[in-house]
Amino acid sequence: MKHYVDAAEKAARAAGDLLRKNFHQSKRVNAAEAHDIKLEIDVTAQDLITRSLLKEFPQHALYGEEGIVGDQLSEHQWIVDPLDGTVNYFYGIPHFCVSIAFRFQGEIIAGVIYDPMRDEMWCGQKGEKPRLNGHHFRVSERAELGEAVISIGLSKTGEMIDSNLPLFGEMVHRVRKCRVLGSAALDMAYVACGRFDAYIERGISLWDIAAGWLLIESAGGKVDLRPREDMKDKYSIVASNGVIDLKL
Ligand code: LIP
Repeated sequence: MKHYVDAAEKAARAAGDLLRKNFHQSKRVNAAEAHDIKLEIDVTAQDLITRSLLKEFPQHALYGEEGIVGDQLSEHQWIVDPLDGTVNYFYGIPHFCVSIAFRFQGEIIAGVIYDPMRDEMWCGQKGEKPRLNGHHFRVSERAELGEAVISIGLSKTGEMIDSNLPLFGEMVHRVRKCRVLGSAALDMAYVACGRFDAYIERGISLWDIAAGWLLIESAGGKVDLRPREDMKDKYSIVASNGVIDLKL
């Protein structure tokens, strides 16, 4: 399994370097909606990751935010978000990352998340303690809701924002602090290493949370992921340190 983590780390670092090098350059917009932006560099970064991974594993499939490659029924599948936090990236807010997970026979067994601006690389594989820049980490032990710092994602359409706002309105009074930072993958990484005690979002895609899911469970936390019946390929997620009762 280590060779999957090594391959993911190499691809994530290459894409992260590309994103960092172009962070202060003007960015080509492929599409802009009320609450979302699609950039050309999202596509360029995914192409770089695809070439890197499929050069080592030509038979594997890839399921990414910017498109799919190969047979998605293959038992070897990479799940990729080349730039999570695209709106932050476009506005020059240095809070975004690359997220790469590997799924074997339907189970996520390896994952990396790379924040190129802070040079933070979270790596994990099933059955092993995960590492941040080489050092093991665990979820927080905070059980008291009133002492918790949590993150809530608002998602990217009016409908999904309406679905998340009431939750924000409730939780902001129950916890110490509620953050909305705009990168689900970094939210997951922050729960995994104990910076956040929980992360909640209704209307997220698999590529946003796949690697973080493996990291949180390997670090002793809990992830509750439910497909949305009303939205294709969208999920509701509650990720936490596994001891806090969010009273949802
Ligand atoms: C983003 C997620 C974030 C969510 C945004 C968007 P993207 O992903 O990380 O949690 O609230 O709407 O989905 O589009 O930057 O990859």
